[in-house]
Amino acid sequence: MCLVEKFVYFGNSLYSFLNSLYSFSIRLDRYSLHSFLGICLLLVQTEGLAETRIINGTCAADEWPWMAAIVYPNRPAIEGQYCGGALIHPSWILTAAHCTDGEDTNSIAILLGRNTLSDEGTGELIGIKNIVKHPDYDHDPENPAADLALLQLEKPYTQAAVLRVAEAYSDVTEVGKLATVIGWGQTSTKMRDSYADSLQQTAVPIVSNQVCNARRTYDGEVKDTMLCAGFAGGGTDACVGDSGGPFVMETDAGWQQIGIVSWGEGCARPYYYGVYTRVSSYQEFISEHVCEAQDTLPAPQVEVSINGQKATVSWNNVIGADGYQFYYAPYSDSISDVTFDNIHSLDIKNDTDFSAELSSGENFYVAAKAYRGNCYSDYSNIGMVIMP
Ligand code: 4AZ
Repeated sequence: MCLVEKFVYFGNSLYSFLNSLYSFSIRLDRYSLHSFLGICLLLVQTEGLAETRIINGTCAADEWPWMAAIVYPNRPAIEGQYCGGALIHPSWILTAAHCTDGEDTNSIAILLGRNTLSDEGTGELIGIKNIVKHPDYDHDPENPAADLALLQLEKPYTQAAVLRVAEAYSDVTEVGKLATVIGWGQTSTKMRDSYADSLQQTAVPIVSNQVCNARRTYDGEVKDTMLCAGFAGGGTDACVGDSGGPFVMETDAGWQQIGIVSWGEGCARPYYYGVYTRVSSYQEFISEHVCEAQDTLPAPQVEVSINGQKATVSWNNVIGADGYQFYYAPYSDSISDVTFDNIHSLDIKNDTDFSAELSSGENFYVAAKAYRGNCYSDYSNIGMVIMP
């Protein structure tokens, strides 16, 4: 259900008005922003209520079962939520490292299965056993880096399928394509106290790092391990409170996470695109940390057959696999010429072959891996497609 936020705000305003008579302390969290801005809300209600969600989003239907709220557990979720995250393994949440700054495993918890924060009694609140920040994380807001952390749940959450993270060599993150950002963060740049009650989503196009690093934009601050998205004219964006949440793209193999809400100069401003942690850059780190022996699948065996101009690579079915990732790289006489830059991969879902029409001389090394969630088998044997 998507709550009309007016009611929430009006209720909050009255409550906060009374509250602020007693307290003028400002703490930088959602709860006290509610209180401090209560008076302002009463004054600017008409203008503020005309604004919409995430920034310019719509209410999310219940189509994001892996969406997690990161909360201070000793408060109602509507006050305690301050970041988003995604279930990427039954026991692990992927979020932004900056969401864990100053926190420990006791101070925060994960709320899964709740779309509307004020729907107390729905979903499940699960404690955190372990916080793993990426070792390259730099919290310096002037020079952020590797803004990702993995939060291990105290017990696995098995009510939802996990969200797949874009594979290291996959090309899903294509400039110009739309992807969707999801969160309970601020819905208005005019009103700081405009956090959403119901989960919001909005679609924004992927922008090249080159455009995002232009002088009038981020002027070189955006690293290769980051991803920008938004409109040059602004207006639609993630904002405070959406941090850590997933930025997802629909692919032939289902929704995949391509980004983590990380930073930006304000929200929804012209030329200041939203900046996301580029998830494919960290896929191997993520899989390494969350996958255990029981998640490990045997590697498939590939076979190549060539029929006229049609090359087919097929492999055996691997029991327990959700799907297969297919890898290819240009053929050369020496396999050591295959580097990160010339490997590509495709998510084949649960088919066990892949075919392409090729011309003479279009030669490739090929391989496959089986996957379950974000856990991969080793590479198969390496096949060679040599076109006559
Ligand atoms: C934040 O402070 C934040 N417009 C998150 C996202 C964006 C800006 C700020 C992107 O959490």
